[in-house]
Amino acid sequence: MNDLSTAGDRLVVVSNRLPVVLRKIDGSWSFSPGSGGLVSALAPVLRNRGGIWIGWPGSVEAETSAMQEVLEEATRHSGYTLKSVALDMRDKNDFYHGFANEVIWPLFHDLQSHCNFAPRYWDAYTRVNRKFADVIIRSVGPDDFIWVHDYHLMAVGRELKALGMGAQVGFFLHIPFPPPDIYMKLPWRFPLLRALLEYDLIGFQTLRDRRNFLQCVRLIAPDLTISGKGQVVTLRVGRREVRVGTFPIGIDFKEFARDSQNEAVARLARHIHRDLPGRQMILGVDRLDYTKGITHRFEAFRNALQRFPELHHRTTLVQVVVPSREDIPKYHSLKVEMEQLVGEINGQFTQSGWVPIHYIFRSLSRTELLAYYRACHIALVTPLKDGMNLVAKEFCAANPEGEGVLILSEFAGAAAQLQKAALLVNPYNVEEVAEAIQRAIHMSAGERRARMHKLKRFVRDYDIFWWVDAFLRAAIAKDLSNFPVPEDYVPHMETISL
Ligand code: ADQ
Repeated sequence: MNDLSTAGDRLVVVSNRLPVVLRKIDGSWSFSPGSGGLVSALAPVLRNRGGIWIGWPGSVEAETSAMQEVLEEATRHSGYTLKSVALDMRDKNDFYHGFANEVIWPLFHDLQSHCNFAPRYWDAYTRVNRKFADVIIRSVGPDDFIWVHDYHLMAVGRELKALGMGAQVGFFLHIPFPPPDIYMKLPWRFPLLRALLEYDLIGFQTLRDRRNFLQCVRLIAPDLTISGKGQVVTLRVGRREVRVGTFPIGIDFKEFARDSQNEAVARLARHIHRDLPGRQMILGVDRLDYTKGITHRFEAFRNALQRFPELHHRTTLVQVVVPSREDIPKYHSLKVEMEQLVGEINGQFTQSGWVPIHYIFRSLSRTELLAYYRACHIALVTPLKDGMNLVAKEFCAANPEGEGVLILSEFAGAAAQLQKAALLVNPYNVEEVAEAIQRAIHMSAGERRARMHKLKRFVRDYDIFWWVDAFLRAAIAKDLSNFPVPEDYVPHMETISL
């Protein structure tokens, strides 16, 4: 594989969406920044290294030069260029809404009852993955490193090989990989696994995801051998040799820590405090998504208010939800359900001078987001399942006073790294989450500081640049024995005697 440290070799990032969204307003194109974990994570990497970002700009109109000009304008000062992949309405419906968001997204988050396995979706997936491969082939040079991201593009490696591409290609899955008994429900389980095995390096967020993947491969390939036992192992199936690693994604810690201390953020954080005087503020920040466990969180907060009346007037839950995939019916009905629940809980508990839940449904500016991270005392990060969850890490980085408490779902990938210093909870167990809220509210300043110190150390040491370097080193290293064994999540089991 190429040595990326030599000048001239470019990093080519490929993801379903570009980091900007194009929109046509009154006949002319404009762009706005994209949202979500993948964009937050990769934008600083490309700003730092330069390269190309290939993806769909979010519009189904045929590509024009006006569109290209806006894309060029969007990254004029960012140090990297954008290349768009054109998708039409059928692609958007059957590939993006269909295969990606009605099949893979729910299935890989263990929610198979949310899946719609419509037969036409697989053809759309293959067709669109081929479109991405076509653009990649036309855009890259022989020494570039191609790094494909996420569940929309699991078959791009296979399509690139079919088009005769000789260069090696890496892939990172941002979401969890499910255990075999769930994965095997997928009607296209075998071709999808075979497609994944055409990549040369596959990265997962946690050891659990890698273990699940290897168990699935073993079911279709009994001749599978695995060598090594560290962060990266080598898998051999027939003629294929594939590296498979665990690379927990991080954030740009330094930037979050620095920006959270700037004057505009501090002013806004003071403002938020002034509006809610004497309160311990609990923060939830999520994309609108049923995997994020937002309604379970509201129920847990309701349970806390019922069981611990001393929290009344003393605690406010600030829940920020960023709009996402709203044109998919499941997401729209989730929004309605959330809003009903907020109304119900506020109706049940509000008293003069105190509203228990502050609900914000919009995308926040970076200054606003940082101000909420700074102003709130407790972060309630309780997804039902999550690849990593960057909000948990951003809250720690943006906590200069070092007294924030992180309540974290044991089903977030972040739990593997942060389990010793966060308060871990099962998000389905509303009583347990309620007790964690109560515990966080009463936690001494000393314990808060000691826990936050540990959390920050992890988030700082394993930041986004560590993640990129680890992945790229795994791609080119001759010897994989220098990669340490990654942290694994150990469930806190109760022992029972029968
Ligand atoms: P996501 O599911 O998008 O990412 P997450 O990791 O929590 O989830 O990232 C969300 C990002 O959006 C954060 O960077 C956050 O700051 C930003 N954000 C959230 N709400 C916002 C708001 N109201 N306004 C502005 N910004 C907001 C996927 C996987 C995750 C994985 C990431 C990265 O599902 O598990 O951690 O990719 O690999």
